[in-house]
Amino acid sequence: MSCINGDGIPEVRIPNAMSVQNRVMPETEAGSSNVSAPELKNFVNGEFVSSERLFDDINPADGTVIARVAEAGPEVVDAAVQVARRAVKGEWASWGVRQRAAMLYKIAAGIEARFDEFVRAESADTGKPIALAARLDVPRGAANFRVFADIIKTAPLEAFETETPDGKHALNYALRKPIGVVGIITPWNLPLLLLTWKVAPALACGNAVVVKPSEETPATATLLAEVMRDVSVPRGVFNLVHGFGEGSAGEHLVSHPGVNAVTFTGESRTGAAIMKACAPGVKPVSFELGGKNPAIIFADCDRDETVQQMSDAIFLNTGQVCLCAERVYVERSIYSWFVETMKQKAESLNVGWPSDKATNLGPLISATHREKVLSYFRAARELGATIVTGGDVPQFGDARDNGFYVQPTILTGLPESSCCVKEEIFGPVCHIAPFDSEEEAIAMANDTEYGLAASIWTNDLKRAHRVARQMNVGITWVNCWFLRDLRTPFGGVGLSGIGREGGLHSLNFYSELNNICIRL
Ligand code: NAD
Ligand code: 6OH
Repeated sequence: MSCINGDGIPEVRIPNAMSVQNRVMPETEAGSSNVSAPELKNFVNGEFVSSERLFDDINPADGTVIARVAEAGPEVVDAAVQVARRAVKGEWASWGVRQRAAMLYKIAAGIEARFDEFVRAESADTGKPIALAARLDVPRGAANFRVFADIIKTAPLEAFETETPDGKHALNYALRKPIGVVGIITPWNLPLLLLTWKVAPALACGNAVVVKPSEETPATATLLAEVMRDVSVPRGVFNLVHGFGEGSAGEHLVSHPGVNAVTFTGESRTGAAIMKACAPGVKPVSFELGGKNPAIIFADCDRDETVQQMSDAIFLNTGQVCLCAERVYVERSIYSWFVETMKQKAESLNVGWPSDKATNLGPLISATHREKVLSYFRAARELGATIVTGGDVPQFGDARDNGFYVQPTILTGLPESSCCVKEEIFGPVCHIAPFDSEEEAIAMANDTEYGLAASIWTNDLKRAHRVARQMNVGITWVNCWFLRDLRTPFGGVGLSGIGREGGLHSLNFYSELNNICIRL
């Protein structure tokens, strides 16, 4: 069975697919909607603006409506782009690097001043444990602004002394200029982290931005807009439009002729659609896309440490991290031990209310996404996989049964060609397979159209270097996973993305480098 469509980009066909639960509807037809829920508005030219069309923001832990979101139509998106165009030429253009960096520090402090609010909003929108939002998402949101403030202040530029044919010299030096208006489209899994990862360097370089967060997770982007207003970011520099992708705010934004560049994190298929929309304007794009990431575990690894960290690599954020390991290759001599120990680990995880401090895993993001993940569990069964643990929906006997939970799941025994091993599932699930030689492990790890991240677990230093350089990915971790230094290049190969962000790589995307050549 294959779920890969003709263009090589995975498309999951969901039997009896549910329509998107919080799809937009006119306010008067809002059926199950909680009309008393707060409204999340667009932010244009320093002001919050509503819209005629509202859609529901759902809490994935129990399916309740937590907010109503104003969908930006073409006119709101156009207004946001127009004010951003004015802003890049206005007061903001006269700000030097130090002034912009100072503003980024203020934004970081503004997030931290409302830390608990951000944490609660991120957890309610995504269903992730409150402890995870407090440990990962919100601190990284603030750190993204601080790090890029530091980097822009010290960013080097190239200079060359050039010998001319007549034996004289010329001086070449590069200048960094803003690219203009940047359209930023982000997904729902790490909403604040991934949005600020792009907003911070874009502002550091002097651009204006129009951001469109995922329709599933609009809350922390809206709080960020409040922070931008409160720390007096000049009007029009940061604009926020809410809505969906195709035929909605996302498509309006990326196809708007006034947008100079588009940066996107999300699914590979969406990346392909956005690239098409950007083609007529020949807009530069930066894409951080999906992954089907391998982990290679050698018998000489530090076993306890490896199991501990692999549990995160497979299950963190309910497996909804683009970097999660969905394919685990284990040296045969420790294969049975690893499968059994991972099973115990998975079964020890607390699946529960996001607000409960003891919870390790919350729900998946939506009913639609859960149906996608369950369709892979069904496919695994039909293909004769061993379901080592999980494979189902947990029953709680309370309101969580209206949420979108699945059990942490481990599969074995599938052929490498099966859809569960080839396609990104994006849930708390992995397939574990044994290998007999280093060469075999490398070949299996690289047998994918994706190429985002790999992890290697060994105490043999030479092997670690040897295997790492053969991984066909953007990022390889050795004896760790998701350990980030924000100055390093981050991105993927193949279906996993275009370009690199991080440190100077981000600055190079968010600015136009001008070369000036002076004959001396
Ligand atoms: P998605 O592609 O469905 O949506 C992402 C964003 O794109 C949303 O804001 C959505 O509204 C918007 N969008 C959808 N269609 C659009 C269109 N035609 N034009 C403009 N905008 C459009 O992704 P998702 O389901 O929100 O996120 C999960 C995916 O993101 C996974 O594939 C995951 O691997 C990937 N991801 C990758 C990285 C990375 O760094 N490589 C990080 C996080 C998530
Ligand atoms: C994907 O889900 C995680 C992406 C992480 C980053 O982009 C980052 O900067 O850590």
